[in-house]
Amino acid sequence: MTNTYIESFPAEAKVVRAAFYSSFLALAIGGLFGIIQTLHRTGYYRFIDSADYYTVLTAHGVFLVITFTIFFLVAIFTWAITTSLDRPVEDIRFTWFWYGLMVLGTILAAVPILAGFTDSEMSASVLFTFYAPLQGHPLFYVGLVLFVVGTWLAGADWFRSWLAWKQENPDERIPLPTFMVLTTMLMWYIATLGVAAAILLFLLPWSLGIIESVNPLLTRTLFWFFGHPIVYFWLMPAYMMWYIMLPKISGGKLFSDPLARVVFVLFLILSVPTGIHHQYLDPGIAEGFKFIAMTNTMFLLLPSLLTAFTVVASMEHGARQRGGSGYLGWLKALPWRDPVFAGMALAGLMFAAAGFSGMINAGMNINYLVHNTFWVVGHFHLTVGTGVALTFMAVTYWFLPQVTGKALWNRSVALGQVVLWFVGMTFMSNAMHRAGLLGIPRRTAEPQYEGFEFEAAVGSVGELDAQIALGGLLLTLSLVLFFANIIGTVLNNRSDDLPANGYADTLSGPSDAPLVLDNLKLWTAIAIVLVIFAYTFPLLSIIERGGLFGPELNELPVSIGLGLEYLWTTVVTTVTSGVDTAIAIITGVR
Ligand code: HEM
Ligand SMILES: [Cu+2]
Repeated sequence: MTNTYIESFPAEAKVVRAAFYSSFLALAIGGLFGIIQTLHRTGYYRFIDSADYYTVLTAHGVFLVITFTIFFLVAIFTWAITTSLDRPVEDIRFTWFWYGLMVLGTILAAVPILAGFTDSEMSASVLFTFYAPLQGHPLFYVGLVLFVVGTWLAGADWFRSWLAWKQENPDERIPLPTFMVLTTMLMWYIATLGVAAAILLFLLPWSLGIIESVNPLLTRTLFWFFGHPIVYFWLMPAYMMWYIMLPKISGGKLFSDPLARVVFVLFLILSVPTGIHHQYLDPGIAEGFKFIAMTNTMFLLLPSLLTAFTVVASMEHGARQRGGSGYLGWLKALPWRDPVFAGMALAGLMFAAAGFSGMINAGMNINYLVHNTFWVVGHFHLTVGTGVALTFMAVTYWFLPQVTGKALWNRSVALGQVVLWFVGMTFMSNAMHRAGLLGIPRRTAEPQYEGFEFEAAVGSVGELDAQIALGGLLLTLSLVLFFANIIGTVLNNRSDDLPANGYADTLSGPSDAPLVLDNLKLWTAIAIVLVIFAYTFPLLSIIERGGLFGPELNELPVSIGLGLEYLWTTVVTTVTSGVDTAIAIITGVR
C-alpha cells in the first residue's frame, strides 16, 4: 500500500483521469495546428491554403488556451479539494455531470471550428478572442456557454465540499490548497460575467439573426473584462503547484502559508479591473480610462513578485535540507534530474522572463510599439505556453501515477521532454519577440508584404524565421515525447514505487496568517467594488456613443422608426409633385 490518490479516492480519481485525458487530447490537436502554422508563416513548408490560416489559428488558440488548460485545472482542483479537505465530493454524479457538460460544450464548439476546413456553410474561424465583426456559427457560442457553465458547476461542487467540511470543522483555517481553489473560482465567477454578457446578449443573438448588428467596441470591452482575468485562471493553478508541490519535491517546506494566501487574495481583487490594458489602441475609450487600467495592472506585478520570492525561498530551504550550502551553491543540491522538479523550475524561470515582456506590454506608450506584432505572441508563449503548459506537463509525471496507479513509463524521456520544451521555447519565443520589434505582424499567413522589407538592426528576418521554425520543431518533438510517456504509462503494468499522495508542509503555517485573510466574503465584495469603479464609466461612455447594438440603431424599435420615415417620405413626395403639377398647369408650361 503506497497511499496514492486512486487508493484514497477511487471514484474521484476516475473523473480526474477523464479530465486529464480530455486535456491531453486538446494539447495534441492544438500542438499539431501550432507546428502547421509555424511552418506556414515562416514559409518553410506550406500545404494549407493561406485562406485557411484563420481556421488553423482558431483551432490552435481555442484547443490550447481554453480546452487544454481548463480541463487540466479542473482535474487538479478536484484533487486539491478532496486531498486537502480529506473528504470525497458530496455527490460524484454531480461531478460527472459538470465534466460531461464541459465535454459537450467542447464538442459543440469544435464542430464549427473544424468545419472551417470543409466546404460547408458552417464555420467559426473567429480566433479564440471571437471579436465582432468576425462572426461564428451559433453552435460555437452555444458550445462556449455550456463549457463555461460546466466550470461554474465545478466551482459549486468545490464550494459545496468546503461548506460541508466547515460545518464539521468550524474553528479550523481553510486548508491552503482549498483556499487557493476557492479564491480562483471567485475570481472566475466575476470574470466570466463579462463574456457571458457578450455572448448571450450580443454575439449569439446576432449570429442567429435575432439582432442585426452589435457594437464592436462594447463586445470587445466585455471580452477583455474576461480576457485578462482568464490568464490568471490558467496561472493560479500553476502557482498552486509551485506553492504546494515544488517545495515538497525540492525536499523542504513552503516558506510561508500566509504570504501564499495574500497572493491569491491579491489576484482575486486585482485581476478583473485591468482588462482595458488590452485596448490601449482601441479608439473610443478615453485615455484616462486606459491610464487607470495601466495603474491597476502595475499593481498586479506585486503578487507575482511575492510568488517569486516565496517559491525561491522554499526551494532554497529544500536545497539546504538536502545538504546544499553557500550563497548560490545550494542550487546544485536541487533535484534537477527529477522531471517534475526540473519542469516546474524551468517553467518558473521562463515565467520570470515573461514578466519583463509583460511589463512592456502593460506600459501605455510603449505598448504602441509592440501592439499586435509577433512580440505579443512571443510573450504569451512564455506565460501560458511555458509557465503554465510546462508546469502542467511536468506535474503530469507525478499525477498520472496518482490517478492510474501505474508507474511512470520513463523518467529519462520525461526529463528530456521538459528540457526540450525549454530549449524550443527559448528559440521560438525569443525570435518572436525580436520579430515584433521589427514590426512583423501576428495573426497572418503572409507576414511579408509585397515589395516591403522589414529592417533588422541585428541579424535578418530570414534568421528569425529559421529560429522560429527550429523552436517550433523542438516543441513538437517535445510534445511527441510527452505523449509517448503518457501512452507508455497507461499501457504498462508496473505499479511499483509510486509516490504517496500529499503536498508540502509549511515553515510558517496557517495559524500565522491573520484571520481576515480567510474572509472570502470581504474579498469578494472588495473585488466587485473595484470592478464597478473600473468599468462603469468606460462601459457607459461606450454605449452612449456607439449604442447598445451598434451605431446604426437607436432606442426606437426599428419597425416604428422605419414606418414613420416611410409615411413622411410618401407625404412629402406626393405634396411636392402635386405642387409641381399645379404650378405647371397654372403657368401653362404643359
Ligand atoms: C508545439 C508548440 C507550439 C507552437 C509551434 C506554437 C506556434 C504558434 C505560432 C507560430 C503562433 C502565431 C500565429 C500567428 O500569429 O500568425 C501561435 C499562436 C498562439 N499560440 Fe501557440 N504554439 C505552440 C504551443 C502553444 C501552447 C502550449 C499554447 C498555450 C497553452 C499556445 C497558445 C497560443 C495562442 C493563444 C496563440 C494566439 C492565437 C491567436 O492569435 O488567436 N501555443 N502559436
Ligand atoms: Cu492582460
